[in-house]
Amino acid sequence: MAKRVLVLNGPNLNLLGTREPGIYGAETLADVEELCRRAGHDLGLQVDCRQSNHEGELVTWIQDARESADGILINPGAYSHTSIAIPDAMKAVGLPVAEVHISNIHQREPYRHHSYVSAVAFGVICGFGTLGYRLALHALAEKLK
Ligand code: DHK
Repeated sequence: MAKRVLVLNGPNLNLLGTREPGIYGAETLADVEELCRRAGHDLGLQVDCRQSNHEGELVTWIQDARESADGILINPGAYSHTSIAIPDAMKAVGLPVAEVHISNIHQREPYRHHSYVSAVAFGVICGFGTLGYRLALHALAEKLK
Protein backbone atom coordinates (compact mmCIF):
# COMPACT_ATOMS: atom_id res chain seq x y z
CA MET A 1 0.00 0.00 0.00
CA ALA A 2 1.24 3.51 -0.87
CA LYS A 3 2.69 5.46 2.04
CA ARG A 4 0.73 8.61 2.83
CA VAL A 5 2.40 12.00 3.24
CA LEU A 6 0.65 15.06 4.61
CA VAL A 7 2.10 18.21 2.99
CA LEU A 8 1.46 21.27 5.14
CA ASN A 9 2.11 24.89 4.24
CA GLY A 10 1.78 27.55 6.91
CA PRO A 11 0.88 31.23 6.98
CA ASN A 12 1.24 33.46 3.94
CA LEU A 13 2.26 30.59 1.69
CA ASN A 14 -1.17 30.90 0.06
CA LEU A 15 0.28 34.12 -1.43
CA LEU A 16 3.14 32.37 -3.24
CA GLY A 17 3.60 33.77 -6.73
CA THR A 18 2.76 37.33 -5.72
CA ARG A 19 4.48 37.52 -2.32
CA GLU A 20 8.05 38.90 -2.48
CA PRO A 21 8.85 36.96 -5.68
CA GLY A 22 12.54 37.89 -5.38
CA ILE A 23 12.62 35.73 -2.23
CA TYR A 24 9.90 33.13 -2.76
CA GLY A 25 9.84 32.87 -6.57
CA ALA A 26 7.05 33.05 -9.12
CA GLU A 27 5.36 29.71 -8.52
CA THR A 28 1.96 29.72 -6.86
CA LEU A 29 0.82 27.47 -4.02
CA ALA A 30 -1.22 25.53 -6.61
CA ASP A 31 2.01 24.98 -8.60
CA VAL A 32 3.79 23.74 -5.47
CA GLU A 33 0.95 21.40 -4.56
CA GLU A 34 0.86 20.02 -8.12
CA LEU A 35 4.65 19.52 -7.96
CA CYS A 36 4.17 17.58 -4.70
CA ARG A 37 1.38 15.41 -6.11
CA ARG A 38 3.44 14.59 -9.23
CA ALA A 39 6.64 13.91 -7.27
CA GLY A 40 4.60 11.84 -4.82
CA HIS A 41 3.09 9.82 -7.67
CA ASP A 42 6.57 9.15 -9.13
CA LEU A 43 7.79 8.04 -5.70
CA GLY A 44 4.77 5.86 -4.99
CA LEU A 45 3.50 8.19 -2.27
CA GLN A 46 -0.05 9.31 -1.68
CA VAL A 47 0.12 13.07 -1.04
CA ASP A 48 -2.47 15.20 0.76
CA CYS A 49 -1.72 18.96 0.50
CA ARG A 50 -3.12 21.58 2.89
CA GLN A 51 -2.38 25.21 3.75
CA SER A 52 -3.48 27.28 6.72
CA ASN A 53 -2.81 30.72 8.12
CA HIS A 54 -3.85 29.46 11.58
CA GLU A 55 -1.52 27.75 14.03
CA GLY A 56 -4.32 25.80 15.74
CA GLU A 57 -5.58 24.41 12.45
CA LEU A 58 -2.08 23.17 11.60
CA VAL A 59 -1.84 21.59 15.07
CA THR A 60 -5.17 19.81 14.56
CA TRP A 61 -4.11 18.49 11.15
CA ILE A 62 -0.82 17.21 12.64
CA GLN A 63 -2.77 15.46 15.44
CA ASP A 64 -5.18 13.95 12.87
CA ALA A 65 -2.21 12.65 10.87
CA ARG A 66 -1.85 9.90 13.51
CA GLU A 67 -4.73 8.16 11.73
CA SER A 68 -4.34 9.42 8.18
CA ALA A 69 -0.62 9.72 7.31
CA ASP A 70 2.73 7.93 7.55
CA GLY A 71 4.87 11.08 7.35
CA ILE A 72 4.66 14.85 7.23
CA LEU A 73 6.32 17.44 5.01
CA ILE A 74 5.91 20.92 6.45
CA ASN A 75 6.84 24.45 5.53
CA PRO A 76 5.67 26.11 8.76
CA GLY A 77 6.26 29.65 7.37
CA ALA A 78 6.78 32.17 10.16
CA TYR A 79 5.50 29.66 12.75
CA SER A 80 8.88 27.94 12.33
CA HIS A 81 10.36 30.74 14.39
CA THR A 82 7.61 31.20 16.97
CA SER A 83 5.55 28.06 17.53
CA ILE A 84 6.01 25.58 20.35
CA ALA A 85 2.60 24.01 19.71
CA ILE A 86 3.51 22.76 16.23
CA PRO A 87 6.64 20.81 17.28
CA ASP A 88 4.78 19.59 20.40
CA ALA A 89 2.06 18.14 18.15
CA MET A 90 4.73 16.50 15.99
CA LYS A 91 6.35 14.93 19.04
CA ALA A 92 2.94 13.71 20.19
CA VAL A 93 2.16 11.94 16.91
CA GLY A 94 5.68 10.60 16.42
CA LEU A 95 5.58 10.58 12.60
CA PRO A 96 8.72 11.40 10.58
CA VAL A 97 8.77 15.09 9.66
CA ALA A 98 10.70 16.77 6.83
CA GLU A 99 10.94 20.56 7.16
CA VAL A 100 11.17 22.79 4.09
CA HIS A 101 11.86 26.48 3.60
CA ILE A 102 11.84 27.96 0.13
CA SER A 103 14.35 30.67 1.04
CA ASN A 104 17.72 30.28 2.75
CA ILE A 105 16.58 31.37 6.21
CA HIS A 106 20.21 31.59 7.40
CA GLN A 107 20.94 34.40 4.92
CA ARG A 108 17.98 36.42 6.13
CA GLU A 109 17.03 38.35 9.27
CA PRO A 110 18.45 36.87 12.51
CA TYR A 111 14.94 36.05 13.81
CA ARG A 112 14.55 33.59 10.91
CA HIS A 113 17.74 31.67 11.72
CA HIS A 114 16.14 29.48 14.39
CA SER A 115 13.28 27.07 13.79
CA TYR A 116 11.60 25.25 16.69
CA VAL A 117 10.41 22.62 14.21
CA SER A 118 13.97 21.63 13.26
CA ALA A 119 14.51 19.90 16.62
CA VAL A 120 11.69 17.51 15.74
CA ALA A 121 12.28 17.11 11.99
CA PHE A 122 14.52 14.29 10.76
CA GLY A 123 15.85 16.68 8.10
CA VAL A 124 15.63 20.30 7.02
CA ILE A 125 15.92 21.72 3.51
CA CYS A 126 16.19 25.43 2.85
CA GLY A 127 17.25 27.76 0.10
CA PHE A 128 16.55 25.55 -2.92
CA GLY A 129 13.27 27.21 -3.80
CA THR A 130 10.33 24.91 -4.48
CA LEU A 131 12.76 22.14 -5.46
CA GLY A 132 13.04 21.68 -1.70
CA TYR A 133 9.57 20.11 -1.62
CA ARG A 134 10.59 17.52 -4.21
CA LEU A 135 13.83 16.77 -2.33
CA ALA A 136 11.95 16.41 0.94
CA LEU A 137 9.48 13.99 -0.65
CA HIS A 138 12.44 11.90 -1.85
CA ALA A 139 13.81 11.88 1.70
CA LEU A 140 10.41 10.88 3.09
CA ALA A 141 10.02 8.08 0.51
CA GLU A 142 13.38 6.67 1.65
CA LYS A 143 12.51 7.12 5.32
CA LEU A 144 9.17 5.31 4.90
CA LYS A 145 10.58 2.29 3.02
C1 DHK B 1 8.46 31.04 4.65
C2 DHK B 1 7.99 32.05 5.41
O1 DHK B 1 6.72 32.45 5.32
C3 DHK B 1 8.86 32.78 6.36
O2 DHK B 1 8.16 33.27 7.46
C4 DHK B 1 10.04 31.94 6.79
C5 DHK B 1 9.80 30.46 4.83
C6 DHK B 1 10.74 31.34 5.60
C7 DHK B 1 10.35 29.95 3.50
O3 DHK B 1 11.47 30.31 3.12
O4 DHK B 1 9.67 29.17 2.85
O5 DHK B 1 10.93 32.73 7.55
